[in-house]
Amino acid sequence: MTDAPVVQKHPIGSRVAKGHVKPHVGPDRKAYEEEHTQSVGERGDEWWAKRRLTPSFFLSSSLLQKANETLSWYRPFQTVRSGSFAQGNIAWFLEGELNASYNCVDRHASASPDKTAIVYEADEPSQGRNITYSELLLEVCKVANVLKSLGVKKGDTVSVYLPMTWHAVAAFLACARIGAIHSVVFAGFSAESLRDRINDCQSRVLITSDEGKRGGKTIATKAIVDQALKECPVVDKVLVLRRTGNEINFVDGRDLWWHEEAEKVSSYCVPETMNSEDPLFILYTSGSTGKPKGVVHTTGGYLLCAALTVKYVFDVHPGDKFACMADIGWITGHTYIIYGPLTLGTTTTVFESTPVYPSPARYWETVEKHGLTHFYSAPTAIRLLRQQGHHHLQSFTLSTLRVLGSVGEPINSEAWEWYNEHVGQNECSVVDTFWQTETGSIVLAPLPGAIETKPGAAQVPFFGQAPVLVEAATGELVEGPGEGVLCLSKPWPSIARTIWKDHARYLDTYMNPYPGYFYTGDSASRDEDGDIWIKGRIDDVINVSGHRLSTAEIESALILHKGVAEAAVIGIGDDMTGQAVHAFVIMKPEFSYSSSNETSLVKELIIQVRKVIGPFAAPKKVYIVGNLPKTRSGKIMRHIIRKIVAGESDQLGDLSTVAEPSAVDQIKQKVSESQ
Ligand code: 6R9
Repeated sequence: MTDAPVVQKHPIGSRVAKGHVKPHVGPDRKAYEEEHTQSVGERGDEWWAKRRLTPSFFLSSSLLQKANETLSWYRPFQTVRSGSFAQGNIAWFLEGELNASYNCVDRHASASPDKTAIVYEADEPSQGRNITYSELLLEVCKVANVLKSLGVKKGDTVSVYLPMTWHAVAAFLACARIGAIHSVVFAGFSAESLRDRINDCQSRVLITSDEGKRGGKTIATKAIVDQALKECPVVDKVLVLRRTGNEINFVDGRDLWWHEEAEKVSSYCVPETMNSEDPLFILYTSGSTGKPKGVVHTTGGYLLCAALTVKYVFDVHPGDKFACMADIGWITGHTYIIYGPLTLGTTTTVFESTPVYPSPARYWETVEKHGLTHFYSAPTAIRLLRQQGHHHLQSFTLSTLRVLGSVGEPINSEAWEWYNEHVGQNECSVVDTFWQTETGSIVLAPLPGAIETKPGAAQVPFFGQAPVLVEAATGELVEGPGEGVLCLSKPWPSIARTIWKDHARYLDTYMNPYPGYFYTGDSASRDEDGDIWIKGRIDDVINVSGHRLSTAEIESALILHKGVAEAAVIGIGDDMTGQAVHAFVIMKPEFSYSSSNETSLVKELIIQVRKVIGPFAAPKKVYIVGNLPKTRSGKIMRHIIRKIVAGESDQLGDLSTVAEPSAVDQIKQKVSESQ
């Protein structure tokens, strides 16, 4: 039986259902189910490829808007799909040729040059501005030509380490325009993380900025880059955006100013013709080993799913102003700030600040100022703002909003209800969207106009998605209500195609655990209505504020400290951040410290993780211990430590496999001392 709670269903938001526009999917669940059944049926591939004569995406009222209406192709595809999970060789829209930058910019710049492509909400509220499609086209072409002048060619990788300025969008699309594969590294990553990601994809060129601005603080972006590049011999050119104009270190012959180089090149760059299956980007994400995985997405399928999920899951219509508050350095930023909205010609938002700068009203001020229609954020931000109190929303007009999205981690019902009531004023659709870096676009979400929502459930599959629950031990399918490992049973166009230079790891991670299915690493339950509730990761991935971290990666960072002999990292439930990192560390016997300076050692270890990975990965708690519970073969038994910290010491189960049972008592004692 399912253990999903009995829930109050919420009607479809009235602004979507009977308000401003006619929803794309509607009028009810039956309509969604009919469409979904078609998309996953025997002739499901046709759903994606249906040819219609309607020239424009928005002109047709039919639901059947697929690859040919949504994207502009230089050469039509012949084969909709080939390959299988088992072979790990899935390909979509073969023979088709297109360019992502053309699809995101040129066609809209020619149809409506003065339409706002990007609302740039700068860190200081007064310093932002709107960028039109024609301005964006010019900037994309300029940067594309600069990259060409630096010798970047189709198929080369370009690393990008930029803060949240609108220029970052131009950098992504400039790479796409000339067929270069961008590898964007979140600007919160440390020099060491940046170094490893550059070296893994071997990019000769890096795009960065002098500094960044966030929450009133200045971030020394270029100084971090300089540190990283000490050990990146392959990088010979660094293109530097001037964001703050403060004095920075500049390396002659290597570093070039973006604005100076842009002046030297012509204003138009012909987009490169790309095959549908040519890589568009690499994005590194954490897995169950210490080494981040370079997830590779290709062009046609990714772009199509990015656009169609914006259209259906967010019910986007002409004139809408879409705002995704994620960072461009994560997949959510890639798909829902850049590729999805821009492919549709929608206005998108680049928000440079934090939810609480200069006050906890910042988001709502931004919604009112620009008349935003869509707001897509993460549970951790919603919880933070809920804690600050809803008086911060009261003086703002939020009635332009129609759809509110949540992503990154399960949303607890209190946060959901607050979002619905105070931000959505009980009139918006709240869509809890489940997906991953590897899926490229949303997999599960209630569709506005069709699905009554349930707080905390991502509910139903997007078109073309066929999720199944698998019994972990046997691999058998769980039918009807129940719980299991979430797998996806049908290839979809935006599935990651490989891990950069490591296809064997791709197969091992996603395709081999349950042959014939794509393995998500999450567990989920299905309720009586068939709706899916995501429970969380079942591998060694921790989710802190929607940031995906691997226990192994943090443990490796700790072990790099000269005094650390061994480390075990676990994720523990946290009211604000979803999960928090707790680390258990054994020091080397020769490393001397007295227990009176343990506090400063703990601080040092936290700094160690900040330095090696980035501030967002810092442990909330570090416990210095003498021993760790291990199996006889030496494997650390993290589940035992997790239960002790979670206050479930009475449910440790059979401890006969613990090599040294005294280690368990030591952990118990240490944890109780620190509480
Ligand atoms: C888009 C993104 C993926 C992991 C995923 C899952 C968790 C994402 C969720 C959710 C519950 C949701 N996750 N959305 N859990 N409900 N709506 O976040 O990608 O950074 O790769 O993380 O995030 O555990 O497996 P990514």
